[in-house]
Amino acid sequence: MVALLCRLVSVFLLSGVFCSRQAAAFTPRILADTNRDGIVNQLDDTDKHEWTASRGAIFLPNVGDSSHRCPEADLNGAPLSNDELWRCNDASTDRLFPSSVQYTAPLSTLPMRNVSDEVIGRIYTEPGHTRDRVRIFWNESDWTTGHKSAWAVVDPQVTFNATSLRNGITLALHGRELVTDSAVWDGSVRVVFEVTDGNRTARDFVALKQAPVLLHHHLQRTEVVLSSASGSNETLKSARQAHFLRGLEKAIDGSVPITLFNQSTDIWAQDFLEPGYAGMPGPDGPIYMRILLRSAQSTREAGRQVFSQLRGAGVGGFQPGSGSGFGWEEINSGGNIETVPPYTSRTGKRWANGRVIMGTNLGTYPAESMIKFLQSQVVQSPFYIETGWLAVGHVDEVVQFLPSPNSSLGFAVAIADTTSALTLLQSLNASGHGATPLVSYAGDATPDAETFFLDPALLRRNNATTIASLLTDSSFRATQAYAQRHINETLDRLMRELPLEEEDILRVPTLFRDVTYPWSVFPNGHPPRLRPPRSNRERQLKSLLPQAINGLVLGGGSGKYLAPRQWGPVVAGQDVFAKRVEEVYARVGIQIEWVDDYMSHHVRGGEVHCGTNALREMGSWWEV
Ligand SMILES: *[C@@H]1O[C@H](CO)[C@@H](O)[C@H](O)[C@H]1NC(C)=O
Ligand SMILES: *[C@@H]1O[C@H](CO)[C@@H](O)[C@H](O)[C@H]1NC(C)=O
Ligand SMILES: *[C@@H]1O[C@H](CO)[C@@H](O)[C@H](O)[C@H]1NC(C)=O
Ligand SMILES: *[C@@H]1O[C@H](CO)[C@@H](O)[C@H](O)[C@H]1NC(C)=O
Ligand SMILES: *[C@@H]1O[C@H](CO)[C@@H](O)[C@H](O)[C@H]1NC(C)=O
Ligand SMILES: *[C@@H]1O[C@H](CO)[C@@H](O)[C@H](O)[C@H]1NC(C)=O
Ligand SMILES: *[C@@H]1O[C@H](CO)[C@@H](O)[C@H](O)[C@H]1NC(C)=O
Ligand SMILES: *[C@@H]1O[C@H](CO)[C@@H](O)[C@H](O)[C@H]1NC(C)=O
Ligand SMILES: *[C@@H]1O[C@H](CO)[C@@H](O)[C@H](O)[C@H]1NC(C)=O
Ligand SMILES: CC(=O)N[C@H]1CO[C@H](CO)[C@@H](O)[C@@H]1O
Repeated sequence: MVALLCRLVSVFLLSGVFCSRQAAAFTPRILADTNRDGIVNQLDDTDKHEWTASRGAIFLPNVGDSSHRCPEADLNGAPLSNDELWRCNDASTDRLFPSSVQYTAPLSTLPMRNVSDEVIGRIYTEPGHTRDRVRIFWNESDWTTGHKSAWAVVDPQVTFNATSLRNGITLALHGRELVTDSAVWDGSVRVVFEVTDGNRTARDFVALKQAPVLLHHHLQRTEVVLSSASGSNETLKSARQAHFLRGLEKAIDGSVPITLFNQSTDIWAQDFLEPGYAGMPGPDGPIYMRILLRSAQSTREAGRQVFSQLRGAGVGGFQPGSGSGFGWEEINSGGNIETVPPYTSRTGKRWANGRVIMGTNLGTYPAESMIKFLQSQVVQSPFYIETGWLAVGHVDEVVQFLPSPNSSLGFAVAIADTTSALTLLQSLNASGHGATPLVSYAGDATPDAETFFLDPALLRRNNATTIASLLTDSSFRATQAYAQRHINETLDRLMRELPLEEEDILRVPTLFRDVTYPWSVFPNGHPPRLRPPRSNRERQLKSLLPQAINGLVLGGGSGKYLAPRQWGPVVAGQDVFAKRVEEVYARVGIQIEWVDDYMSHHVRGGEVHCGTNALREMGSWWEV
C-alpha cells in the first residue's frame, strides 16, 4: 500500500525523491518465480500480484512419498482404506523432507535493512481456505546455525524477528492436495508478507497457482512400459500372461524399461490407472511430479498399486472420491480415458496440451469424481464420443492418435473401419480363398474362468467361420453396418472438433462380433455395465480378430507401435489382415511390432493396449 501510494504520488505530484526514500525505509517485498525462469530474483518483482496464463509463479502438489514412509496397513495389519492410503504423502505432514525439497516452489523476502529491533513479520496465505491446502516452510538455519531442522513450517502463529527480516527469508511452498473441484479451489493462492514496525504496518503479496495434472498423449515418448506380472501361480491365466510378457519384451527389444505390477492378478494395466503429471519451471529445466490417477473403480483392488507399489520419489497418485466411481463399471476404466495430442480446434481454440477424450455409454457419463477432476485441471478439459455400442465400451476400441510429423496437424487419427475389412474379405473370396478360415489362431484354446469371448466356431481347427461363410451371413453384415454407423458418427464428431484432413485419417480394417451379453455380471462377480441394452436395437460389439488399433504407441520419434497379432486369414503363408494393417500404419511412418495376445487378452475382452500402460516423457505446459 505504501509503495502503491508512493507510486501514485510520484506520478501525479512529481515528488518521487521523498517517496522513494520513505519506500526504501519500509517496503516489505516477497518474490516467487513469477516470470517462470526457474529462479527467484528482481525480475520477478513486477506484475506478480495477478496470476495469468503467461505470467505468475507455479507450484506442485507434493504428493509423492520420497522416503517411502507411507504404510499400506494399520497397526493391526489390516489394509488402510482407499482414502487413508492415498492421503499419506510428503505434503501430508508438517515437515519438509530433504528428499522432497526439490518439488517445492521457492519464494523469498527481500532484506529489509532499515527496521527496528522490535519489528515483527508474518507470512500467510490468502484466501483463508488455502491455509491447509498449501504449506510454507522457511529456512530456519539461515540464522540458527546448528539447528536440527533447516526447514520449519510457517504456521499463522509464526512471527519473524528483525534478524530474519534484515537478512531476508528463504521460503519453500508446496501443494497438499490436488485440485479436484475448481469451484471449491482452483489452485490459486496469494502469499502475503506483512511487517509491523512500531506504528507502521505494510504488506506485499505474490500470486501463485498449482500446476494442473496433465495426461499424456502419444506424441510423448514412452519412458517406462507398465504391465502386470504373471505371478508364480501356475494357472492357465498366469501362463498366458507370461507368454504375453515374453512377446511384449521381444517387441520392445530393450528400447524402454518395463515395470510390472505385482500385487494383484488384474492383468488390465491400462484400466486401473491413468498416468498423469504436473510440472513447474526449475533452474535446470522443468521439475515434474508424476501423478497417477487411480481409476474411479474403488472396489478394483489393483488400483491400490498406484500407491502401494508405484508411489515414491517424484511419483504420487490420485484416488477419485468414492461419491461416484465405486464398483468396476467398465466406463470408468483408464482405457476409456485417452488424450488428443495438441491441436487448434475448428473454432480456433488452442489446446496446447491436447485434450482428454472419453467414451459415454448411450448417454451415461463416466464417474463424476473423475470428470470433475479432469475438468478442474482446465487445460485438457474432456471431449466425449459415444462408445456404448461396444461390449466393453472404451475409447481405445474406436480411435487412436499417432505421431505423424509430416501432417500439418502433427498427428494422425487411426479409426476402426469395417468397410475396408469387408472389401478385403470380398477380394479374398473373389480370388478363390473363400474357404480360408477367418481366424488363423491354432494354438492352445483351453477355456478358463475369464475367457468370456472364446468362441469355438472361430477356431481354425473347426473350419466353421470361413471368409465365404461370413460374406453370406446377413447378421454378420448387419453387425458391421451397426458398427460403421457408430464409427461414422464418431468420425463426424472428431471432424467437427479437429481440423482433420482426409490424409490424417487411418482407416484400420476391423471386423466386429455381436456379443450383446446375456449376463448381468461377469462370472468373476463384477458388473461391466450400469445397465443392459435398453432395446433390441442396441447391440454390444467386440472386435472379431484381435483389434489392430488397440495397441501401445511408443510415441516420440520411435515410430514403433506394439499391436495385437492379427491371426487373420492366411493366404500364401501371409496373414492378409496383418499385411493390410501394416500398410495403413506405414502411411505415417509407423512400424508395427506384433504381440500375441489371443488367449491372454483378446478372448478376455481386451488387447495389448488394455494390458499395458506407459509413463511418458513430460512436457512444460506453461507459457512465458
Ligand atoms: C538455508 O540456510 C543455510 C544457512 O544459511 C544455507 O547454508 C542453506 O543453503 C539454505 N538453504 C537454502 C535452500 O537456501
Ligand atoms: C531473532 O531470533 C533468533 C532466534 O531466536 C535470535 O538468535 C536473534 O537474536 C533474534 N533477533 C532479534 C533482533 O531479536
Ligand atoms: C508513528 O511514530 C512516529 C515516531 O516513532 C511518530 O513520529 C508518528 O507521528 C507516528 N505516526 C502516527 C500516525 O501515529
Ligand atoms: C492358484 O490360484 C488358484 C485359483 O485362484 C488357487 O485355487 C490355487 O490355490 C493357487 N495356487 C497357489 C499355489 O497359490
Ligand atoms: C514388485 O515390483 C517392484 C518394482 O515396482 C519390485 O521392486 C519388487 O521387487 C517386486 N516384487 C516382487 C515380489 O516381485
Ligand atoms: C465368393 O466367391 C464365390 C466364388 O468365386 C462366388 O460364387 C461368391 O458369389 C462370392 N461371394 C461373395 C459374397 O462375394
Ligand atoms: C477343415 O478344412 C480342412 C481343409 O481346408 C480339412 O482338411 C479339415 O478336415 C477340416 N476340418 C473340419 C473339422 O472340418
Ligand atoms: C459411413 O460413411 C461412409 C463415407 O462417408 C459411407 O460411404 C457409408 O455409407 C457410411 N456407413 C454407414 C453404415 O453409415
Ligand atoms: C516425411 O517427409 C520426409 C521429407 O519429405 C520424407 O523423407 C519421409 O519419408 C516422410 N515420411 C512419411 C511417413 O511420409
Ligand atoms: C527504523 C529505522 O531504523 N529507521 C532509519 C531508516 O534510515 C534512516 C536514514 O536512512 C534513519 O534516519 C532512520 O532512523
